[in-house]
Amino acid sequence: MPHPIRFDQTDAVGVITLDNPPVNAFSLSQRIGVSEAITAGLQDPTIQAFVICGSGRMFSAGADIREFDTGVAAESPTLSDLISLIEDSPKPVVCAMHGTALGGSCELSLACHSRVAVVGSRIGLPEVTLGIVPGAGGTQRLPRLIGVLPALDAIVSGKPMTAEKAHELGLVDNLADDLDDLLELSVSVAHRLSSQHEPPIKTRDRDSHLREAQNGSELFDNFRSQISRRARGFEAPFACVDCVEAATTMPFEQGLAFERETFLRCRSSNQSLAQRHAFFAEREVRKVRGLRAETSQIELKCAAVVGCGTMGSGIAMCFANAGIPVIVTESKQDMLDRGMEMIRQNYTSTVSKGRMSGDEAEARLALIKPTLEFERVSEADVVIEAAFEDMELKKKIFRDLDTLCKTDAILATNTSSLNVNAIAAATQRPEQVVGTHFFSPANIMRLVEIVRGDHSSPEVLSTILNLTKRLGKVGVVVGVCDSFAANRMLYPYSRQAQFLIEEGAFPEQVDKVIYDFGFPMGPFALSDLAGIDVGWRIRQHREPNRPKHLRYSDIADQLYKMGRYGQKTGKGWYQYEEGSRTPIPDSEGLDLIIRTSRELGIDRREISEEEILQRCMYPLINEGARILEEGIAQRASDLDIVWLYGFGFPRYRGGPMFYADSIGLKNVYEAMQGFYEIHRDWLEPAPLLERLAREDRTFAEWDRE
Ligand code: T1G
Repeated sequence: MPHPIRFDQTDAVGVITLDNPPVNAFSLSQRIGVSEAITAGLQDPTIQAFVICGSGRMFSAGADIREFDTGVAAESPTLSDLISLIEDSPKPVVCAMHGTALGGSCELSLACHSRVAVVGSRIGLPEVTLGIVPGAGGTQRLPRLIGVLPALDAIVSGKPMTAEKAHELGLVDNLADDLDDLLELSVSVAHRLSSQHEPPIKTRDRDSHLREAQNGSELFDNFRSQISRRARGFEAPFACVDCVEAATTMPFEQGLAFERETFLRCRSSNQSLAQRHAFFAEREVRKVRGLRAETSQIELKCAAVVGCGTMGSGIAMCFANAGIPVIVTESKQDMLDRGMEMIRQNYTSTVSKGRMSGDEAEARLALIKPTLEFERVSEADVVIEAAFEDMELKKKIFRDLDTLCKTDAILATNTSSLNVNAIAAATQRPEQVVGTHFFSPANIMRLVEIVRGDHSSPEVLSTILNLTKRLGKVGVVVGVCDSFAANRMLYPYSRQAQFLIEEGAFPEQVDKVIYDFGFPMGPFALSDLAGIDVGWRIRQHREPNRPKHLRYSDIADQLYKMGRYGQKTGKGWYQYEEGSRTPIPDSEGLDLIIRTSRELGIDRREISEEEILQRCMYPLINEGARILEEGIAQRASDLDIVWLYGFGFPRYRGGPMFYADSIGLKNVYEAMQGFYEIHRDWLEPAPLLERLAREDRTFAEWDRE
């Protein structure tokens, strides 16, 4: 097999081009190719310097993640071997970056003797998002180039920086205006370096930046406490801090060895296995049964959103943020004004936090065109209906859209639970109707459930899948059923949480268990944030369909009747001081719970944290098994993505189905069976869960069937 690189010579410069589509990942073959090219060039007197660049749309995505579980990553030459060969080269090596230069490829650039990048390209060390630390010298070289604090920010956040920012910090030495300039500029830099008499300076020998942190561990301890809340329970961020600290306290070789040892420990951890699962699961969701890569796309140049309430205004922002002009319609001026005011406030807040310039916010606002003229939907290539959750209203809107819109326009509904087939049947174009269930706040949450109607065409599905990526979202295709996948799994979780407080637990105990598990907040704090009144309204159209023999907790309804809607009224499951979002248990709420238990004839009991966690998590997993069995979701890993991006399931646990596999489905099934024997009701184990448990198999194996 030829190695996926090209080796050309321009004047006295050896140009090594990475050519390993789709992302020039540093597989063993690419490492061998680059290593052989450099070794040959070092022995060639006509070559005075090297340039390393990438072909295709990027420099490189870094090490080949797929090799982590195969041992190939450790085969020589390792990335570290290659990086040492480059850094110790007596002939200068210049790195020419475009598109993205991430992970190990960024680490390789740090060992080069100069770095050139095209403006706008993104450079970084995202290893922490895979539950590892940079393992090829990044934690030792980056602080030597840009300073300790900027290196800590880049490595612990895992967020890439633009080439311009990298240039400002000293990571990039020269900026190229565009790809055409990149090679020429890089070759000229290589020439200049090779004409110098002294050997090129090695990054490993640049220690000046390290001195700012060599007066004790205060800087690092402060950084650890800064990240302690957000990174709680997640090991890799703290391991990254340890490695950067080692760069300031140990000689280079010792620091490198410390990093290597830490990298290997993290890479074999369950947290990293979970995050690598999440990485590939997020790419698997784009591979939808019945859609081929060559499925044609419908060009979307203009969008329209029907309804400018909380969801409609957030969805409109998604289009504007992606640079897509969007018409927003409402039925009344005051509602349109209120929606536009919400949008303006969102942008103002983003600008005030320094996350966007005022000009950028104005440019995005200018793309949003509010109107009372419903007919203007005729200008749109895709329409997202975000009206009130009422079937008759939605059917009427879709009949009107069917009449007014372009013949090939896509008509999407943002319904969170209603039957998309019934909505599609209100039109003459059911093949162009699909559900796009955004999650609130729509401009922030990345999950979109793409609800595939019986007649939704492959072209429409494929177009909407690509649209979600263009909007910076993660689209997961699900089938038509009540509440699709996300909320259908959320209900058993919330329901059991409420039964637990009838049986003896209190909201803050349940919330603490779920918070400590790694969620941003527990079910009761979440309910107070979203609004108990919102939950009440949803139950008004859901609960009549509930089989009557299944129990129901009415504590939330009682809170609603007491006007305790949550944060918005200062009281809900908890009470809130003026201007504070901190939930505080209050006697009225606790009395209501105790009174309800008494009226139900329940002797309240001590409930363990383990039972709380299992009674909340396992019914959610159990419902996921039913969703898979019914074909509503294509993969268990799709459901993991739903929970990672829809509800903040801790990424270092991989998602509910991966978590269940890590526990063992036999254990999950037996616990569910035990709960069912006591509580009957909603806790009957799903047949698929029972079958996989009995066969000692995993959801991951079921996905691969
Ligand atoms: N290794 C293996 N496969 C990769 C890969 C990688 N690093 N990056 C992407 N792929 C696959 C991906 O699964 C998909 O495959 C296809 O390439 C297109 O990717 C020593 C040890 C670069 C921003 O974490 O962030 O270096 O689904 O759909 O949307 O310290 O890919 O087509 O079969 O994502 O244009 C660190 C991971 C590695 C970057 C491009 N690097 N990649 O996004 O394409 S660890 C990363 C990305 C490391 C060193 C350590 C993105 C991208 P398939 P895609 P994209």
